[in-house]
Amino acid sequence: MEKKFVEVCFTPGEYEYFKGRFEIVVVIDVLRATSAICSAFHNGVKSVIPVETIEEAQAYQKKGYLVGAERNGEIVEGFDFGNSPFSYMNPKLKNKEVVLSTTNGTRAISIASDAQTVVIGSLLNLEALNDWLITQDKNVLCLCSGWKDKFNLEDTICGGAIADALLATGKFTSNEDSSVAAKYIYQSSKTNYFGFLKSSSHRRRLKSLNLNKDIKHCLTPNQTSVIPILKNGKLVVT
Ligand code: 3SL
Repeated sequence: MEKKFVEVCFTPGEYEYFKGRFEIVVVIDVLRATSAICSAFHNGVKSVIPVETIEEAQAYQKKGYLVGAERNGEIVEGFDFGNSPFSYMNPKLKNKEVVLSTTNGTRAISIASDAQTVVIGSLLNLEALNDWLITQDKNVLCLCSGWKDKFNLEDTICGGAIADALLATGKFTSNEDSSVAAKYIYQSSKTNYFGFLKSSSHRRRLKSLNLNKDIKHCLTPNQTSVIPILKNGKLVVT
């Protein structure tokens, strides 16, 4: 049987070099957008509408939607909540449709939306996602959201973990040095993500905003088996 490809793209800015070759794109923003989205579904949110701009978020808010918006780690003034996974554990959000706009994560989702299938990856749903990807028999690209088009460690670790698991089945192969590097970074970090990321830029940024609890939550793997998937502009779970 012909092997499928699994590759890691470090930033949304590099997506154009990978675009069109992968049926499945896994969007990853470990700190914190895709972790918040997984937490939302795990806690019963019905759907998440990801939007790129604050203007789009405001338009939804005017229509009466519950809207989360974050920029540079902070809740954007005037919105219902930001990007903390804990905000989405509120029982009031059960069975609700929410809108979310974040600095990098929702932008990456929007950039990837040309792909046949877009799914949400994080450390929170890592094992379930890997199992699902293995059954799909499709080429897989892990798209790291990064930080404003720059490389970050935490998304690379998650992309590397996915590549590592898929390659271990023998059903996948990879060609790109980014995938090899991501795998090595994952392997060096896997026994202690929190320690490994101690000096990473976004961990420092969130720590300075007193968001250590969020960091710990987002770096604790396999808390849920949800696999959010983009359908007609909305993230849902099947
Ligand atoms: O960039 C994003 O999408 C966010 O996850 C960043 S933050 O963790 O909310 O600062």
